[in-house]
Amino acid sequence: MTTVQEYLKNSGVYEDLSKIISLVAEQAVPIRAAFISNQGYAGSVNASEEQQVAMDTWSDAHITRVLAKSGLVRAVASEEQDDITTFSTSARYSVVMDPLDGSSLIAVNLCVGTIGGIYDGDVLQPGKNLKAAFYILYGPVTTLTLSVGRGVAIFAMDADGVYQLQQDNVQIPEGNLYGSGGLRTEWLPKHTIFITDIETAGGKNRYSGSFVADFHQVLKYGGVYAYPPTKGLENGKLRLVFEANPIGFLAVQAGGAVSNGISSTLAIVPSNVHQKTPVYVGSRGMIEAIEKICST
Ligand code: AHM
Ligand code: MG
Repeated sequence: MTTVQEYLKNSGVYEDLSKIISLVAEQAVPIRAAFISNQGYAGSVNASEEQQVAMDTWSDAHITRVLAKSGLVRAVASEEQDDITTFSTSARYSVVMDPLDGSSLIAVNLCVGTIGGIYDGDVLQPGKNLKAAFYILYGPVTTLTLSVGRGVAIFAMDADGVYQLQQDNVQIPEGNLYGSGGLRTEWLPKHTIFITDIETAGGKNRYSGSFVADFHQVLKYGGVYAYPPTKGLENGKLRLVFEANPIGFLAVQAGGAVSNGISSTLAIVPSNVHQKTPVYVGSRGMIEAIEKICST
């Protein structure tokens, strides 16, 4: 058995970076424990003008507090905070996070996740510069899907709260699962062509409303997760920095791809920490297909 700490050491990851990854991953225990008493809405809205649920604000405050206390983090940017918070300019790494992705599913007891990315230096860098990207999936088992730029590994938390390596060198197969956000009546024609082509070829619809959970099945079985541009929302719903980049980095590290329909989202230099982007992420063939449709 290989623990996440052993994996990080064997991968030659710098000590501070390893410590930050472990520290965030360990917060799965208190976050999971907090689900039962934080079921409702928080009564506030975030920078994307979305209603925050209690677990959004709880997990955001919790992880931020842990990172601040660690003394290891330069800055943190969160989907649930308006601005980037700088802790220490002498620290090397900055953390970006969606502390509780899919939070509207808390009330119906479906899978949710925590997404994280770590940069060497400041926050507003293209996703291809990530030094680490990961997500925790709070399913029947708590798993950590991680890349430090040497492929993707999946760890499962054991009864003692230790992440044990479950699968290394994860590769996205060319499967046929698909899940798309946005109302079909609001999709733009090119996206409709893409999805109709998948359906015609026998693709299976799998969409729960949690990016982490929906991407995880794409990672394992192959296919595509999409949150497209829609009528009136030409950049879709998902955030480049907190959602598209960490998950896109993991997809590419697993031999898949990520795109806004035109080109890789990992090359975009963010100008605003909350900027949104259309997202297509998954098997390479799927991403090639949407880019071909969008180029005509
Ligand atoms: P969140 O981070 O506030 O949960 O919002 C992002 C979520 C994704 O997890 C999910 O894929 C998408 O929004 C679902 O949106 P919709 O309800 O429009 O399908
Ligand atoms: Mg999210």
